[in-house]
Amino acid sequence: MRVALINPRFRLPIDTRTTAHLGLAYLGAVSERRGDEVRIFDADIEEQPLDEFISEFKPHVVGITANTPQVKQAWRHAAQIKAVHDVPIVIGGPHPSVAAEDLDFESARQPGIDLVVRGEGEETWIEICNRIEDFMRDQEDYSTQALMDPSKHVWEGIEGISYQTSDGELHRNADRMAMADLDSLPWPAYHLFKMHKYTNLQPATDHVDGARSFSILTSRGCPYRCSFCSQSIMPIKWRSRTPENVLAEWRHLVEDLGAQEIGVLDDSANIRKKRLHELADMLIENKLNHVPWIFVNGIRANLADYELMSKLKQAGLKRTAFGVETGNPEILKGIDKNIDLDTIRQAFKVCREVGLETIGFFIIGLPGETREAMQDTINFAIELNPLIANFSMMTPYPGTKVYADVKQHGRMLIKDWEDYVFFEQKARYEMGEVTADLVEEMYRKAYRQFYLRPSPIIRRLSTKDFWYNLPRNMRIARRTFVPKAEKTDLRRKIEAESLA
Ligand code: B12
Ligand code: SF4
Repeated sequence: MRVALINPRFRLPIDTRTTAHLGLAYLGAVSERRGDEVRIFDADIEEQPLDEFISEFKPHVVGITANTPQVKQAWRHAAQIKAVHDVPIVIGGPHPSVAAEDLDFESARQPGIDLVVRGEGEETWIEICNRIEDFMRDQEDYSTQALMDPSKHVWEGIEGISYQTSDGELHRNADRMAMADLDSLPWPAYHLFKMHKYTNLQPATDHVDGARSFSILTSRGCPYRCSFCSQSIMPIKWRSRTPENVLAEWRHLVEDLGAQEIGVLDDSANIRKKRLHELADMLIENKLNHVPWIFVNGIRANLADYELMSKLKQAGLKRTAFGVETGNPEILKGIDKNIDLDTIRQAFKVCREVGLETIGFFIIGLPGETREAMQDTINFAIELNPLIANFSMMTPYPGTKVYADVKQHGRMLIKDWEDYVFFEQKARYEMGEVTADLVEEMYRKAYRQFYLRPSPIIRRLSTKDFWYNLPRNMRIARRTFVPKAEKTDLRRKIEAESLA
């Protein structure tokens, strides 16, 4: 079959880097293994209009990915496609996977969407493709309308899907179990992407733009459930690939694709330390440790001991992130992170001792925070002194505990899924002492207090990346440090509505 996979266009309101979509790379790989002809259309980097691409390629099935801010664009893309070609359209990804808020049905009701895949997608996607292929073979009157006819029972028994049949009835099939054997997956199909068009996710080394930076996923899931974290795709069950399996892909990235840096995207890569020790040994033994790599998303600070971090450093790890979130002990308890400040301090100390660069992720505006608690976070960031301190304004994503709390006890300041991004310097909700004005003020203060100190300024000016990407870096600095008008049109409108 001809399979088209689409990443909807969504530019963040910052100068962000672009990267090949790993979820689509996996779906593309399993489709190719099924024998399909696959094309990936990443609307973020494509120049060709989508309808023209569809009219030329004439796919038998289309898959679109969507996180929360992308979902409306995904629906628009689906409608655009249907206007030129009658094809079943499947949506998947973090947003439509939130069945707790009926967000699977929200997408299933959209005129362009036929099927919604909840959670991890590879196995479900292949079952969908098999059913479509069987149906096309058997039915002379093949059309999407016929596929969604309830009397044909095409979709019954496929776990992990939701859909609306042509009689208007909504269906939610049983959940699918987490994939048990991650080693059985093929490697992400990077050859389907126009790799030269991407910058990269996060520079570990200076100015490695373009195809030379790759991502890898060595484990899936996270056994924790922090109150703010949107975990709809990856089940609570943490599963990992064997070190041998990861090594083989790592070698492919370095030796076949010429990777100059690698970003490990796992949610919590160090849940089993023994596995990482083994992987590190293999990278060293196989002389793959000359290519720098980073933990992009944060590893657990309670499992980052000296032995592990020094071994990983020898294996090529250059930088690691930690989700610190807050510097206030009470708030830290309240977000179910299951960690304390001293453990975080210890992890940063270990990294300094072994010579690893660090990234700290911090949140301003967590529920229950006061001005003092937010200041604790800023002070803690300065005390830990990571190379990069990333402060986000708390954005309550649907399906999280914070979202449920705000819906019940607070006030959302955004109504449109397209505003669910957290780089816009605008508060997203108010609850108790967490007011928009306070959060916005403290967010800007966090960046100023952290970065406008001599050591971060000198550190930044001494990186090649700063000078290489000077215009971009100056734009980011201007956006971050120069205060903008506080009240947006959107917020005024919402406030006027709630006053009326
Ligand atoms: C790397 C990453 C990024 C990168 C790259 C994003 C990308 N193009 O993939 C960058 C830094 C750009 C980024 C940005 C943002 N991200 Co991000 N990101 C991630 C991260 C850490 C890994 C993504 C990944 O590769 N996962 C592994 C692959 C295999 O999984 P996947 O892509 O989800 O795909 C699987 C399933 O979802 C499903 N699936 C997905 N699409 C489809 C489509 C079909 C048809 C089917 C059948 C199945 C299917 O099958 C896939 C294979 O199993 C995830 C956390 C996570 N655990 O996934 C957060 C995550 C996706 N990001 C998140 C957020 C909030 C954002 C931002 C909105 C943050 C912001 N700045 O405001 C932006 C939005 C950017 C944008 N343009 O849309 C949230 C999404 C929550 C939500 N409800 O949408 C996540 C889940 C983090 C979290 N736990 O809160 N992100
Ligand atoms: S923030 Fe990190 S530790 Fe917490 S649930 Fe999300 S991925 Fe897991």
